[in-house]
Amino acid sequence: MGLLAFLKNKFAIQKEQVDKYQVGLTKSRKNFSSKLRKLSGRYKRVNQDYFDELEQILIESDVGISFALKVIEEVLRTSKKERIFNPQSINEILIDKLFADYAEKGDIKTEIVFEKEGPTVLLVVGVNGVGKTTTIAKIAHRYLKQNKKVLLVAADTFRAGAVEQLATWAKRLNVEVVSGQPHTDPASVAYDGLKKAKADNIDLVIVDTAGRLQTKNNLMLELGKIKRVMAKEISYAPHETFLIIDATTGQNGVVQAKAFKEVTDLTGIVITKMDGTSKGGIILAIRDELGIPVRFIGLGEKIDDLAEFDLDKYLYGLCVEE
Ligand SMILES: Nc1nc2c(ncn2[C@@H]2O[C@H](COP(=O)(O)OP(=O)(O)OP(=O)(O)O)[C@@H](O)[C@H]2O)c(=O)[nH]1
Ligand SMILES: [Mg+2]
Repeated sequence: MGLLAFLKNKFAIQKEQVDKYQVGLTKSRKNFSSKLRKLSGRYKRVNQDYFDELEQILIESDVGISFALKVIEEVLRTSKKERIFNPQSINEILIDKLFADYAEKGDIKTEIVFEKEGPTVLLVVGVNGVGKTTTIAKIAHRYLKQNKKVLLVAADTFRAGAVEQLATWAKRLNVEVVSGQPHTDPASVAYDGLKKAKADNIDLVIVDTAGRLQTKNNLMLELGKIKRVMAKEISYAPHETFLIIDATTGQNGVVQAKAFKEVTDLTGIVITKMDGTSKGGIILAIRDELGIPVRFIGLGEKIDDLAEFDLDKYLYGLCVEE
């Protein structure tokens, strides 16, 4: 059974499981799946032109050029070897290959794993305006629902209004927030936050940081300092470092991820604004080029518009037209 058939079967009974993905990925699905369908409608039998067009569709979905070339190459080989020339079947093979490549790299845990004792610390980084603060609120909401005690730390002392923004979310979520004076050292705010977390028996501390362009060296180095200071208060902190990437920035997201990966250990990526892009293939590009797991995806602006990344649901949302 091909992957698409498998996914349709899998979610036939529990349709509501994929609703969020299905809605959030509407634009991407239109861009990818409808194009595939239209393409296969125009050909009786695949030829080189067909594969060229297929490759173009992949590239337009932002899976990354090298990944697109590699996958098309694999599909072409399978087509020749198994003598499959029917366009629909070729499209299904393509989807199988997209999936296989991701699965091969090993699908790792997405949920945060909590320390047995003491607070678990999550540091959130990324360039300006990608959705760091909003994602922090969403993650806090998620774990509050699981009865975790959450503390927010506003280590963005740079942008005017940043502390208030996090404080507003904290109020809405009914959690405490630790912040410092404007333009104080973010590392010292992080330190205070961790200290309080220990004293208050917090399960999850989420540290917000200022948006920083990956090209600004001093700001990138500042991340190192924040981490070192954290580890003084809680050994092994931060346990998790999430890089937030805005899906609408397309391939630049991959450039950002590479730069952040160079200066800091990332344990996961959150891709936001998936609902606002038609280029949902970015997830595959990131996986292909960086090997860092996508842990969560943002599918809207509301507090529960965050989903644990699930490859089956993602592919269903991207590929299954209803
Ligand atoms: N549609 C959509 N909008 C989102 C999503 N995540 C965040 N946003 C919006 O993106 C905008 C920026 O979000 P912030 O959370 O302030 O981004 P930030 O990275 O903290 O920004 P800086 O602190 O200025 O670097 C806000 O308008 C959010 O509502 C998402 O998944 N979908
Ligand atoms: Mg922010």
